[in-house]
Amino acid sequence: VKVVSASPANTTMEQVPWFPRKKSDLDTYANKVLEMGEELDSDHPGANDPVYRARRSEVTRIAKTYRHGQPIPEIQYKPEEITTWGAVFRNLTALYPTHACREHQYVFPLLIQNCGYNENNIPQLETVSKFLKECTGFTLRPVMGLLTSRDFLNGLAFRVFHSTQYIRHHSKPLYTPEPDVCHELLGHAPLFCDPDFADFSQEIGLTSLGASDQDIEKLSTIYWFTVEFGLCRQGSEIRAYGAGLLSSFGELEYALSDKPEKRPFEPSKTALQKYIVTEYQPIYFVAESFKDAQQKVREFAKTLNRPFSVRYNPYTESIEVLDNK
Ligand code: TIH
Ligand code: FE2
Repeated sequence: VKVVSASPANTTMEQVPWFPRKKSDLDTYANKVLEMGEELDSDHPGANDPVYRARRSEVTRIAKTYRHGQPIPEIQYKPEEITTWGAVFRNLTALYPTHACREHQYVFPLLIQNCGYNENNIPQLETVSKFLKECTGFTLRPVMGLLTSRDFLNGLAFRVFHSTQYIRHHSKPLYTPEPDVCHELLGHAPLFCDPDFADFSQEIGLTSLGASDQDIEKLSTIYWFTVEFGLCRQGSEIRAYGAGLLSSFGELEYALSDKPEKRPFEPSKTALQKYIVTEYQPIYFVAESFKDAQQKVREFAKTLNRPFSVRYNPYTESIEVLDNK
């Protein structure tokens, strides 16, 4: 294999969508957010609460000005925000022993010991990011709200996870239609401490670099049904590893009941499944293990059309483009 230059001159490469080559290139995403980001949707529980809206803008300002390499500024959470976190924390931690996957259960006590996870404290992204870095090299980056699927997935190639820092509206602690700090810290962060899960997530990210719009759609669907809403087999049981489940008391309980449909995780099929983002999922996909899921995604990636392959160089924190497939 030959490593090609940063901007290859051959014609096939010219049609490839731009993608970040260095970890610091992720700075270009700082101002790019979709609908629910800066302007809340009208059916959002906080849409008509001016105090909530003002607080959100205050918190998201950090994400707007954040640059690669800086520590993530601390947020001084308000007593009512901590109350919301407390309700989410209390309800979820009661369900984890019977509903969360073993990887989540293994690391959760370590987050309590090392990162200040408890009912009366919202951990700081910076603290959690440092801990993750030591576990798997993953880091968190503050984000104002939803990024495009392409930008969001591209971040995973660098083991960077874009995280919101604001909290859900207090009126709906047990389910929210968008990510918030409870979702990131209780759902995502514990899983990114697991080496196999970290590899799996980065695999999706690497596959997304320079992918066609069509392929991005497939990859973000796979991401949705794994990292966000994945179930996995654990001995004779099915458990949750998807962050959208591990951060929603309501949906976590529902997902493991016999109400929704459960199908085996099969990337080529899962990638085509339609889904809604604002309600409980009617269908979930069950993975055998993170290693198995990664292997399957890797096989699936070979069926996508990208005229090159990539690898991440952790020493230079940059992407190397390989001119073979
Ligand atoms: N529904 C999740 C929760 O209530 O915590 C948050 C989200 C998961 C995926 C998208 S938004
Ligand atoms: Fe998420």
